[in-house]
Amino acid sequence: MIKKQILEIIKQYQRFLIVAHIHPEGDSIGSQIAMANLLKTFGKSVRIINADAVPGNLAFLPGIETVESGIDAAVEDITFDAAVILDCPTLERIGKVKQLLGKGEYIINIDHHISNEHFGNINWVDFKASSVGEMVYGLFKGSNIPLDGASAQCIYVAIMTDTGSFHYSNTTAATHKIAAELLQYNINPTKVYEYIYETKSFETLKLLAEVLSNLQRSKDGKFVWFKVTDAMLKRNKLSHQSTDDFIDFVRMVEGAEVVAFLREVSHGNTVKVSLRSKTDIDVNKLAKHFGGGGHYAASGCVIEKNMEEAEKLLLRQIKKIFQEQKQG
Ligand SMILES: [Mn+2]
Repeated sequence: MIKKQILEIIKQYQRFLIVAHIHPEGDSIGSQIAMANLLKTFGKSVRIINADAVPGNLAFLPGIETVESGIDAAVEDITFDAAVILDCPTLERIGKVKQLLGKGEYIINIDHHISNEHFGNINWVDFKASSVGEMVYGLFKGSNIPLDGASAQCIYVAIMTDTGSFHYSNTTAATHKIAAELLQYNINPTKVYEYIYETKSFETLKLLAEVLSNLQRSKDGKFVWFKVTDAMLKRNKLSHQSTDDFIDFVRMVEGAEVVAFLREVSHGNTVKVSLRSKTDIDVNKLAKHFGGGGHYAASGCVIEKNMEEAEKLLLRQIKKIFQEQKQG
C-alpha cells in the first residue's frame, strides 16, 4: 500500500535529490544508485548527494561516478522538487546536506531503523527489512519496472553489507530469495565480497591486531568492548573509516551478548559508540539512553565525554540492562 503511494507521489514530481546518511556505507550508496536508476526509468532528473565521500571499497559499483559528496558546488546550482532520504532515522543524519532542504520540497523518507522519527511528508519505515536496498527492490517490483544489471548489483551490495554477508539476525528467507534473484544478473559474489571486505591495507590489519590484543570484557563475559583512539589512528596513518568493520571481528567472541566499539572523535572530547547485540538485549534502547538509536541488534550513539568517562557511563548502563534482564 505504502509502496504504491510512494510510486504515485514520485510521478507528481520531476526533479529529485537522493540523500543518505553521513559516513555512507554499502546500504546507503547501493540503495541510492538503485533508487536513482528507478527514477530515471520514469524520466525524472536525479542528483545523488551525500555529506561525506564514498568509501573506497564501494568504488566498483556501477554508477558510483554519479554520487556527489559535500555541498559546496551543489548548493549553487541545485534545484529539486522532492528529496528521497534513505537509511536515515533522523533528518540530522544527512549532515550538512540538510542545508539544501527547507525550500518546501516534498520529503520521502524510506528507512529500516526502528528509531526512525517519521520526519518525511511520506514515511515508509520497515524495520523488518534487512536493508533499504531490500525496500528499493520492493519499489522496482511494485512498479513493474524490470531490474537492470547495475541496480541488481547495487541492491545486492546493500543487502549483503547490512546483513553482514547474510548472517546478522535481520537475514530472513525473503532476504535470501531476493539475493537469489539478484544473482541472476551476472553478479559474481566472490568478486563482490573481495571488493568489499578483502581490500584492507597492511596498516589497517596492524591496527586491528592492536585492537584485538587489547579487547576487554565484563566478568561474566557477556559484554565485550574495544577502543580506538586518535593516537592509534595517527600512529598507523589511518582514518576512522578503516575501522568501520572492526566490530565484526569482535562479535566473534564466544559468550559475548553485547559488543561495543568506542572511538575517540573531536580531539578526545567525544566518544562515538557502536553497539551490537547477539541475544535478546535491545541495543537500540541502550543507545537511546545516550541520545542515539538504530536497530534492535545494531545501533550507535555519541557520548560527549572523554574516553575514560564515556567508558564508565557505558559500563554502568550495560550492567543495569543485564540486571534488568535477569529480573525480567
Ligand atoms: Mn541500512
